[in-house]
Amino acid sequence: SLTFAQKYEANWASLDKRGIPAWFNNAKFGIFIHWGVYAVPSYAVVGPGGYSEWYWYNLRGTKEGSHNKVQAFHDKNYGQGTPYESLESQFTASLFDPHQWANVFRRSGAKYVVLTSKHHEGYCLWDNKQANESWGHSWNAVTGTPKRDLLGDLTEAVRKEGLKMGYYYSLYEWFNPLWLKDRQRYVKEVMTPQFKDLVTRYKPSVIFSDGEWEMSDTAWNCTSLLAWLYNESPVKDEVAVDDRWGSNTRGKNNGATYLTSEYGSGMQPGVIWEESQGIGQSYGYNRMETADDYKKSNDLILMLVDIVSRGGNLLLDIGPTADGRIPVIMQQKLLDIGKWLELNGEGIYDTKPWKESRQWSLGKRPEMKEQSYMADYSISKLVKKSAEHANVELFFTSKPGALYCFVPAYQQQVTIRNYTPAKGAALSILGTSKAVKWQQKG
Ligand code: FUL
Repeated sequence: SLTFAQKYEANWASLDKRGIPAWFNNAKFGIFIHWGVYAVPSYAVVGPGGYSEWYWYNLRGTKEGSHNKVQAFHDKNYGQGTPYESLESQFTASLFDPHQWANVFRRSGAKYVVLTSKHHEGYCLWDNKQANESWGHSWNAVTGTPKRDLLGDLTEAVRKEGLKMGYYYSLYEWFNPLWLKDRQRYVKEVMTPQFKDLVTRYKPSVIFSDGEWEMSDTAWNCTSLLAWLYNESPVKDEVAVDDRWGSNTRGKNNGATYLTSEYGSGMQPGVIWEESQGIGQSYGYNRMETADDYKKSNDLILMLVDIVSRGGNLLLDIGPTADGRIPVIMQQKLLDIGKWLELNGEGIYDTKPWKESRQWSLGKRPEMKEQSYMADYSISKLVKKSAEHANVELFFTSKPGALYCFVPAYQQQVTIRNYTPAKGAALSILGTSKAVKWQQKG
């Protein structure tokens, strides 16, 4: 890994000099895991923003959003007045096989994994005294029902498969008693030592910080924490850190952090960024979603290609069940992506965006209302439209000496503009040895 020699000070101007370790932007594809007590109800109203990991918040909420439906679900299934915390007794992880998970992750072609160490509910997947002391009762997986270091065991299995391991960490906790009473004490006595414990003991390659929006970076004391991370922590040369460190930090990318988009279209080349989303519309497992609510494997691949052509990473999320299984249909999608990457990964990993991320295969956009076929990443719609117009959007990535062109629907002929092949250049299709006819014009 790179060595960052500098001593960083606790301000953004200094921290921004560090940059993001190169491995991160070369990896392109990671697996996000949302797993916590919310896996017990695994319930959300299906639709955009229907995040099952927000169950407790929606249950406690008043009128807004999906409160009424969550309340009705809760009362019916667990009994009226049953506290959310008591669902922890059903978070057994009894069938959890970290090696099976890690094996699927490797075969998906992902290069890194990001697990929720702690979401906004405050429940930790590793043992630490800050959680239990501030809550006044057991609120982590080791002292709690699983009786197991879920985070540590998965970390070990993932590394054995040759992938990098990272953690999502929510700075705030909706209902932590100390947070509700005295935010500054919460930062000092819970968040800061707990974060350092996580980093020191498990040495993550990625920190996906979140839950930052309630306070400014100053109130979170984040620049000090990042200075510690980049100067002193055991992962100072390795770790890639996201942009969620205070209500005023998201979307700023000057070197210290990478940008995050969430169920969004992401960014353009020139910054380091990562898009995350689930296979359906939730990060945590949502039992209300059906197979039709899940993206198709080909559509996920299209999304990956589009993101990589614009210089980003895809962090694709899965939601395991309370008893510790990855739903089989999610496993299948991951394996499908892996199969495609086996053939086409050469044009994905370690690539850089080309000077143009997309072109139309006919050299110009067809006459139509939409700007692009890409709006909802649907291969079946795209195939239909591209047949209709004999024109499809091409995606590009590059490496020194190579240009990769992705053609997402079959075309008889494709035109690549604004490209001058080197003398003696050859054209081939990844995964085949068949010759491809080509000619240079102009
Ligand atoms: C958001 C969270 O509130 C969601 O639950 C999810 O964890 C997503 C990645 O970040 O801000």
